[in-house]
Parts: sequence; structure tokens; C-alpha cells
Amino acid sequence: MCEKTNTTWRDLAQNLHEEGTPVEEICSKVYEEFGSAFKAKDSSARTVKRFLRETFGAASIAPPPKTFEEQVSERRDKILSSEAAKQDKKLLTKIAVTEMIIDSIRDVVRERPFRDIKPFEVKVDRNYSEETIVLMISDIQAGTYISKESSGGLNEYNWDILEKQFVQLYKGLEEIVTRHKQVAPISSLHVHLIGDIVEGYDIFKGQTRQIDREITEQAIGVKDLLCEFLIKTLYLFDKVHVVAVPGNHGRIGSKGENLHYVSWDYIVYKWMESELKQYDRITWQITKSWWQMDTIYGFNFLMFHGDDIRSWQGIPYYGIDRAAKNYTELLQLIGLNYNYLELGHFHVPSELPGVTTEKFINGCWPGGSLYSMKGLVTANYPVQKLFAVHPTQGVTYRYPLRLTLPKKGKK
Ligand SMILES: [Mn+2]
Repeated sequence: MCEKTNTTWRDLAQNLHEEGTPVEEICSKVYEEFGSAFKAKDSSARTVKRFLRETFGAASIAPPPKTFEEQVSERRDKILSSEAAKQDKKLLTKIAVTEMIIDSIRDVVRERPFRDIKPFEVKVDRNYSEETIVLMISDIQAGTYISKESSGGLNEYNWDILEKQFVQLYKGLEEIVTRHKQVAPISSLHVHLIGDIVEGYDIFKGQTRQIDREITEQAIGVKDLLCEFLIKTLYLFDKVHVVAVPGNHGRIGSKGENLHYVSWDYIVYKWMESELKQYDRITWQITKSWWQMDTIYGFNFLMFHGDDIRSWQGIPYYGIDRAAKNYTELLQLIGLNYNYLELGHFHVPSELPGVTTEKFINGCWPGGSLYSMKGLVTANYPVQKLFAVHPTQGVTYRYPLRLTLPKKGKK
């Protein structure tokens, strides 16, 4: 308390000011002691301030100058709050766009009309044990456009060619399976969808000039082609099991922005599952994980797309080997072991040996891209891998199913 005697609130205010008390403190002390002299607290503060201003000048009620640190911290808060507002706005836009996409998908999802398909009968004249067929489908990159002119005639790719490739893939599958059915019963197909089903549009610079369909049309179109392909496989197999993982081309948002399943590949898979609901001979194994395991006769097939394995030019043998070993260790966490590893992404159809695991790398659909041909001077024949699993031997025969038939040599 003040040592001087203050008979009026004015004396108190004046004395406190002369002692250097901050103006807000003066106001509250005055109200504490002479509250009854005022109508209310806020009006008392106004009256006190007016008195101080009239007696000591305007500067007397100015707040104390801010320290450098205070100014910095104030500025920082301002930047942070305006940044937060910007982020909020971005997030709102994203949510709105996502909801628009979901709405438009909901409008077009219809169950495919059911066709009662009976498998073709093939007479088996030997009594070998049954086998199961695995077909790897990946790196379709639906929507890729390569003109004959821009590649100097080395390659040509567009949606028409993609449709023809689906026809050829079925023909190849039918030819190989019917052939093998003559010596051993084959009743199940496992389709392993290993990502990059759509081409996308913003995975690399200038990609919008190398596609012939928007991303939405890529997804809708390839979903239709895959659904029809799967229905047709019911002519060859009693049961079809589909296992799916996403790739990197269908990712939504820039790299690392969203989780791996925020992808057009995942949308296509879930969409196919809904459309083919009536086909109970087709079963689905779709998860939000980037990897999946399929078990056939007790043999475990691990699959993931492969875009996390660094590569430069062709197949990164050491990278794949290291990844395979790391997965062996990682899967120990949940007590899993695998016998075979399946990858997409690298476009070079190959089979790599290992001590306990064999690795299968799938081919791609568009063949050589402008980047691979001009930059890396390489191209690959468009193939997808098929292999058979034997109940005790594991994987036995394997075929590259060509999507485009090879040209015969000229004389
Ligand atoms: Mn890829």
C-alpha cells in the first residue's frame, strides 16, 4: 500500500503515477480503495485514465514500450496463426474435393449384371496332382500415351492398344491353362494385383502431355476392363482369388502427403469388389496395407509394389536382395515367413534366385516409355507373369504372358 495518505482517488492516482506504477495497476488500485465513488469498474478505469491524461499528458497512459523479445514473440504468434488459417483453408478445400469425388463415384457404382458362367470342361487323361495358377497383374499404367512419331516408331501406346492387350492377356491365359489342364487338374486362379493400375497425371514433370485420359477416366476405364477380364476367367477356373496392393502412380496428393492407400489403385480395387459382389466365385483380399501375403498350399507369397526400393536403370538386384532380407526380419515381428516375393514397378520381367526365397518381378503394359528409351536406351516387351503352384514343389512352371504378340523375323 501507499505510504502517503490519499484522501481522494485523484490523490491516489497521482501518487501512484509519480511512483511509476503502470496505468492498469493504478486503475485497479483506485477501484479497490475508492470503488464506491464510481458506478462500475470499467467506467472507473475510463475516468482514472482521463484524469491521468489531463494531468500528465497523453504519454502517461500509454502502455510501456515492448521489449525486443516481446515484439519477436508477438510477430511469431501472428505468423503462426495466419499460417494455421492458410492450412485450414487448404484442408477444407481438400475435404470438399474428396467429398465431390466420393459423391460422383457413388453415383456410378452399380453392381455388374450377373452372368451364369460355367467353366469349360477339359478332359484330364493323367492323374497328376492338382496345381493352382497365379497371374501377376501390375504396371498397367492405364492412360499412358506414347505416339509412334515421338518415339521414332520404337513404340506406340494408347487406350485402344490397352484394350487389345486385355484381349491378348485372356487368350494367352486360356491357351496356357487349357494346355496344362490336360495333364493335371487346375481349378483355382489367384490374381495378384501389384499396383500402378492407373498412369496418374502428376507423378513426373510433363506427364499430362503423355496421357490420353484424365485420372478419373483412367480409373473408370481400367476398372471396367479388369472386371470383364475377371468375369471371363470364370470360364477357366472354378475359383478366382484376388489379392491387391497399391503402387505409386495412382497416389493422390504429392509424394508423402497421404498414406499409401490414398490411391486411385485402392479406389479401383474396392470399386471392382463392389461391382462384382454377385460373383461369389471371385473372392477378395484388399487391405489398407502396402504389402500382402497370399498362402497357396502352405507356401507364402509376399507382395508389394517396390517403389520404395531405390533404382537407377533397370533392376536393382542388390536393393531387391536387401529388401527381401529386411522383410524376412521385419515379418518375424508377427511370426510370418514367406517363400516367394512378388514385385511390380521395375518393368523388367525377371526371376531372381535366393537361398530360401525366389523373387518374381513383373513386366509392364506400355513397354518402353519415352524416358526409358531416350534416357536409358532400353525398352521391355509388354508381358505379365503367370506361374503354377504345386502342392509339394511350390512354384513350378512359369510363363511370360505376352500382351502384344512378337513380330516374326524378316527374310
Ligand atoms: Mn511403380
